[in-house]
Amino acid sequence: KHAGTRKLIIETIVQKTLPNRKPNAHKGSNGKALIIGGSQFMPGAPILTTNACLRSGTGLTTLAVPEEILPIVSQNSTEATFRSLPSLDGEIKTNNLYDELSLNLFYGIAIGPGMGRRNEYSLFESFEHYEGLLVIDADGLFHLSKELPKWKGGRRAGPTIITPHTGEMGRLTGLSTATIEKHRFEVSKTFAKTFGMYVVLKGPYTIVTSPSGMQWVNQSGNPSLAKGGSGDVLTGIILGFLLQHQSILEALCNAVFIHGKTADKLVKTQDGLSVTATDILGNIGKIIH
Ligand code: NPW
Ligand code: AMP
Ligand code: MG
Repeated sequence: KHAGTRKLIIETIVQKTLPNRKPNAHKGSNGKALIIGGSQFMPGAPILTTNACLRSGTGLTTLAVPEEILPIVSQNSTEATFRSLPSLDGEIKTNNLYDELSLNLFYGIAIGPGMGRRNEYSLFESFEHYEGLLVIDADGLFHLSKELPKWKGGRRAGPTIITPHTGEMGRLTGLSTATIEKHRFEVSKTFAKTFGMYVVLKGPYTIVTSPSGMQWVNQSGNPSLAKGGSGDVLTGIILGFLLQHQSILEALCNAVFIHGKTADKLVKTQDGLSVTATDILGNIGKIIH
């Protein structure tokens, strides 16, 4: 019944489709990425995303955070550049990200890690006219869940990728986590087709689904990833890889594979209990190629 629409992510294909730097590459030719997130009590998440993005090939990476955490986050990523956004109660407060950040300057954007949920946003209004690649994760998915009907049918100018874990998928669909666990393929496919989005449904055996309903299953990874920050790192790898690949699907499959495989390699020399998200982002370069 599913012949041809469900495939495994295979290591040899990942290795063949990973990008190589051209000898004449310069930072401007390797993609400009923007990460939007962070809040007073979660300054670490967008730093993990930013540093993972930098470790995944991006030429220029910018992190936009609420103004009060700029001093702390800017000390934790030497290579990134920063923007400061208006805030309320320690969280970003603006509905005009499009103008505030000149979004079309960036080839790809990830929004959500550590962003918080106290303030209301219309992601749709901010990104409707943005032409690049948009990755929505973490608290970005919370804000998305409040305005889903607007997104029906893929009405944004550019491609949208969502990266929910089971709990976040539950919030987006209104289904229980038990139902999602039982019907991971069907739930992802229905969502991807209805909203015209790429869906990365995370967990053991992460499933990548295209807006047309093609599905790829990842087999790398282990429970050492079941720890705060793992998903924030994955979002950075996804954003970085999106800017280094021609194909969105190859970028997503390669990112989830490399993220998991890095954890698989780490647990050979370090107990899984002690693997951190920072360990993952520090070691992805030993797995790519
Ligand atoms: P439970 O707890 O099992 O009963 P949320 P979040 C449920 C930031 N972070 N995997 C779960 O149920 C993120 O970037 C900051 C996971 C619970 O009800 C976000 O901005 C860090 N959850 C923000 O925190 C490091 C599952 O879903 C809910 C599940 C919130 O992120 C940590 C949890 O999801 C973190 O990344 C599953 N398989 N199944 C930092 N250092 O700054 C069910 N659940 O509350 O939507 O969000 O993932 O905690
Ligand atoms: P998040 O919940 O957003 O921090 O994302 C967690 C990340 O770790 C996702 O990429 C999951 O696929 C991965 N992960 C969490 N638990 C496991 C597990 N038990 N086995 C494999 N991967 C996992
Ligand atoms: Mg997460």
